[in-house]
Amino acid sequence: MDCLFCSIIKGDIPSNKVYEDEKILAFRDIAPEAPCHVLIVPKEHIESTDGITPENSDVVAHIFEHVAEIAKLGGASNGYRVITNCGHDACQSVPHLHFHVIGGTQLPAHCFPEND
Ligand code: DGP
Repeated sequence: MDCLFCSIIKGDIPSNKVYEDEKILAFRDIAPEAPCHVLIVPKEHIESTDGITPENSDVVAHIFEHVAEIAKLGGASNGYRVITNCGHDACQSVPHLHFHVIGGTQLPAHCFPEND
């Protein structure tokens, strides 16, 4: 299977690693939208939140058990936002489940700036 994030996990494509253990990898986004912009991915290929099942959801819990530590390692010391895009309407561009951890600066209060 040809998956960009699987290739990053395997080390075939280099990444700027922030955290790694047996289940997950966290690395800096190639096009950061804030001083801290880290992607957390499960090593097991799951396409998106649509692919989360009772059989594989433990890795999602694992990600959230480590998110505070990863945010700090990534440079978000005063709060952060966690976002996942699922599917076409959400503009998911890489079909491997990933959580954006964004911080290191004051973020807008809402996702949609016109609501601020
Ligand atoms: P999304 O739009 O939610 O599917 O986010 C995909 C993110 O992946 C996007 O913010 C840019 C990032 N990205 C794409 N290709 C690469 C890459 O080769 N390396 C890294 N580090 N990030 C990438």
